[in-house]
Amino acid sequence: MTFELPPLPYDLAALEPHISRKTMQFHYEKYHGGYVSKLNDLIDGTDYTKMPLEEIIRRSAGKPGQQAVFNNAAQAWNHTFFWNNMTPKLGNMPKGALATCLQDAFGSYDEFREQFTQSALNQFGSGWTWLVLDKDDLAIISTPNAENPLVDGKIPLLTCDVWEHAYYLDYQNQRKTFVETFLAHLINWDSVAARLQKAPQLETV
Ligand code: MN3
Repeated sequence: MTFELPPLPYDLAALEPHISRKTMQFHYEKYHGGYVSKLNDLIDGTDYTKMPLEEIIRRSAGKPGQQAVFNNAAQAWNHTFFWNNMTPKLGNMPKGALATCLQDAFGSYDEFREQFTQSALNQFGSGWTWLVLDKDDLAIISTPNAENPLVDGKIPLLTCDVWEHAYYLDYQNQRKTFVETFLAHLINWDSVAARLQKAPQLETV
């Protein structure tokens, strides 16, 4: 199987003014597109071509000589997940059972946002900040580079890309402003709720 760059769920300019069309063009077409095409080159002629992306991620994780396969497969998955957990719709807030779960786990929605921001700021260098389901508990974690919580049996519910390429054109070195903007304006909480509802069967994006 040859992987294809999945279509964005909205127009390249749809997240403006929070994420510019220029950032999306580089991030989606060059970076995400690059991971997908590099993955196809790396797995050409191997058994990986018969597997879904999640299985490639699990099988290549931590294996000697498989780091490049893992990195490109995980980055392909992570970016699709990231695009799908954002929306240009304003005023999208967690509701119902999800709002209650966030309150139970973090005390309040504001506290959730505070802890998510701190986790993103504490991630040294490139990586991802996640809201995950870890067994029965919601948790916030950050992972370096391409690392994905699926490998540790956690279920990703939400992620923010904190590689500099995600925000440098719009926010320069201000990761905090980018993450706060993501939390305030860009999250598609309906997609997070749908993932939580489907857990633990969730595997694909
Ligand atoms: Mn990225």
